[in-house]
Amino acid sequence: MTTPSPSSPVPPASAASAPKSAAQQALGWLHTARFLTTAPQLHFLPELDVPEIAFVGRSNAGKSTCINTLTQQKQLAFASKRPGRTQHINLFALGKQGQMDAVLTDLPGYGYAAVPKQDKIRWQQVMANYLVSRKNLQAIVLMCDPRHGMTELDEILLDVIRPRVEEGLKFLVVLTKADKLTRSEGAKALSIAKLQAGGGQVRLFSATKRTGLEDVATLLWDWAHPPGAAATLLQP
Ligand SMILES: Nc1nc2c(ncn2[C@@H]2O[C@H](COP(=O)(O)OP(=O)(O)OP(=O)(O)O)[C@@H](O)[C@H]2O)c(=O)[nH]1
Ligand SMILES: [Mg+2]
Repeated sequence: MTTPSPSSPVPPASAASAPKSAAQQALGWLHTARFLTTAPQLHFLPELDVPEIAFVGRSNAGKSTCINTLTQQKQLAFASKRPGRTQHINLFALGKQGQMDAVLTDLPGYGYAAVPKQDKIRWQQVMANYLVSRKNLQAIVLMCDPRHGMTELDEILLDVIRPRVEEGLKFLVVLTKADKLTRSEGAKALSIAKLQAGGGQVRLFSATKRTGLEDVATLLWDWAHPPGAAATLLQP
């Protein structure tokens, strides 16, 4: 590699500039997201062979909003003040030039008190089944509102996925609505979640302030494009 001359318009590569271009690449890729399909149950989902990244968590935690923020699209996923807005498994395709190289999955939230018990149980089974058996599932993003902390249902979910995480499934806890926390509350929430995440990654995130956006985008890109996979990386 040559060192640019002082007159060169190309700035020298530095530790500060490298992560930025990785984030830009990741955000450009996420912006290609488009609706793929929706399904009320697992067996209606198409079998896919590209990496799938699922967003899970309590109802109202901010899953759909996070997908919209990451993809820089206002209404790709349905977000709402009313809990229980997402009721189907929704898949979004990612990839440049119309090619699909990964999929994001928006799942209905759990723990919404007003849902009838039978429906809750049915949904927990659908989700557990999805998390355990979806073959191309590459990563799970657990969305958690740090003002409520990890709930019993989040812990159950962690237990369900633990064997797959041990086999290499990637796992990220996103602490949402960070704009509602002071700096020290954020730092505290982060360290508690790190203990609970059992080796998974943890990030603070805010859709309104865009906190954590570049970092989460870059992680998702890296997970969907593991080294040795098809050479579609670093397009100009
Ligand atoms: N202040 C703030 N509000 C947020 C943020 N993310 C989401 N929200 C709000 O939280 C509410 C729920 O967001 P959704 O994205 O619909 O939550 P969800 O997890 O998809 O909910 P379900 O589909 O019911 O499972 C909405 O009113 C959002 O505007 C954030 O980062 N900051
Ligand atoms: Mg939703």
